[in-house]
Amino acid sequence: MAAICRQQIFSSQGEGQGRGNAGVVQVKFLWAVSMCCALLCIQNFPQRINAEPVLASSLGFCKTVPVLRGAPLHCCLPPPARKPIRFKFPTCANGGPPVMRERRPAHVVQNDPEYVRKYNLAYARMKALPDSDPRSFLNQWRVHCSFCNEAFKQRETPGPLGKATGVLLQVHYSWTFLPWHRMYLYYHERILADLIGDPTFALPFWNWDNQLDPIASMMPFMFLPNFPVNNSALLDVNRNADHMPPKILYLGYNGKLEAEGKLNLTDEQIRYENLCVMYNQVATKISARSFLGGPYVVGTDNTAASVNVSAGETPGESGGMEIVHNVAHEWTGLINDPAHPDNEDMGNFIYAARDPIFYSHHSNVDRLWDVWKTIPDKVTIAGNRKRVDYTSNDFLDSEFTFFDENQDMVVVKIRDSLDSAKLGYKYTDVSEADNLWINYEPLPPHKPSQPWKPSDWPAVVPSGNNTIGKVPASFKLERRAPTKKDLKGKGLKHTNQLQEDILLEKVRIPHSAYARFDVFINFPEANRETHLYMSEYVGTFTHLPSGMVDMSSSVSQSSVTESNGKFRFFNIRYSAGQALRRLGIADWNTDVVVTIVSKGVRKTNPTIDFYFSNIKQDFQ
Ligand SMILES: [Cu+2]
Repeated sequence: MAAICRQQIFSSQGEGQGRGNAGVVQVKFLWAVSMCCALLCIQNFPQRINAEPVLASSLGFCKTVPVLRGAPLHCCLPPPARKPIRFKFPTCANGGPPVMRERRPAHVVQNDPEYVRKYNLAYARMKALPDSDPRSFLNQWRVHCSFCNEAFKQRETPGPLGKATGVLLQVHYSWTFLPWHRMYLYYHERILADLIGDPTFALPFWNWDNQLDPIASMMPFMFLPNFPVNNSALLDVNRNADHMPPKILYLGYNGKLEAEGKLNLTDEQIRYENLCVMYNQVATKISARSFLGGPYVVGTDNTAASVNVSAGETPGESGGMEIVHNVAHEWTGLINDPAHPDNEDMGNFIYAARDPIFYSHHSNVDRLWDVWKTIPDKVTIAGNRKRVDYTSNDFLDSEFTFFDENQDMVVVKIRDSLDSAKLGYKYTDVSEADNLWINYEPLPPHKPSQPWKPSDWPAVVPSGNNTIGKVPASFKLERRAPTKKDLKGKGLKHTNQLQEDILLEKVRIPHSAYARFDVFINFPEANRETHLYMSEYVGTFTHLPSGMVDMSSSVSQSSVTESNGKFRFFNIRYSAGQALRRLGIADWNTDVVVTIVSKGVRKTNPTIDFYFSNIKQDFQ
């Protein structure tokens, strides 16, 4: 039965069945023909009943992506050679569940020469495919480059040729981040497996959050030169030479502090900070919004020069998982290298997927989404809340397109992506290491060097001119108790199941800038070198450059009202309920001081101020 099952994994896509590679590569396929074909097939798609979700389409409009050095990049995808097909779950021959692929930790599978040989061979074959083949490594990179840098426009369902909205599509900075990357990896892995004829082949995961195994959070050796097994297809020259083993990935990393020679932590300190960052970015995030990110619906424009919230426009809102994942990108890429102003490869969404380590990194990100759903509620007062994905149709019915192992374009809904077991893969259990950050207990609260009270600091006056500047900024936050109104639309019964968040609203960040804001409660002395493994630290926001526009001359003088499309607007959410109780603040009406420490510019950028509109309490 297993043998039948394995064969079936590759032929479960209906339309793609039996095609293999035969007659597939139609190098000069006429654009008009593909559009026609897609238009015809659109009639076969069931009409939607619900409101308008986002549809990502690889058909039609596609623009180039600007970079700091050189001509704008073309990362558009080839048109589909056949009509797009609907996603179907992989199944066994008898219709039962598929054979499970097991994604294992990179630091473990690199000790298995047979695995490394297969893994390398799969990439070697992928890199040898012609540019016209959507499965080629070049086109796999283009998938990320285009969907993550606004090369395409949003469309409305039914797709993939629903009505174009005129708004550019961006799969970061929102609830689309995890589902889109999951399905991207799903097809990437199936293509690799198909190229080596091993349907059980699975990607490894770079287990960088693991502080238990001494080597897990180092760059895995199998991606590096001088590995005992041929790994030439897994190498990439554009990685930070200063971050090679035995350096361990530091989730508190900041390129500017490093360039100033102020990043001198011991491995033990790094590991404690890593645990505390994971604890605050994953374990304290109990709402779908705080972990996956904010809503992204038709019309959401992450490139808009302004955001009118009262008119229903939403800024980007990265979830806790996306924020911590950015750090591994930044740490791996060539930061602070004048010869590589775009921070190639991993340090920039444009180039990140040119590095094979990218897919192993994202495999861990994907794993952590599964782990998040299993973490018990230890953060709300009720203590009985489950961690669940969004249930709205705007989320579930959002659609994306990917090319599969048969070169078919497949239309996938977010609802298809929510259960990794149904997709036919699982992760090796590393719960012993996960539990180190899930159960992390930060250090006890600080004793202030001199007495202070919250009213010593100004409350934020909502406007576009509040500044997160070169020095830490502290504000008084007036608090209130949650009410029944705060429960609306959240599927919860009682206000004590809500998490108390601190929300920075409409933070304006240049596309081309790194940003990092570490936030502390009732610790106004916090500065750029303050350790993160303490009770007062409540989390981090990070931003990676994407959709580059050269702002090196204009950032420092740009005014708040400038509307030139060089900025993104974000809401930034810090989950603080448990930290507040840990600090002895049991009363809802006690005001606190919020200190925002901006660290985020790299050495080659001018030091810049960031503007935001408001800081407030928010319940999720
Ligand atoms: Cu990424």
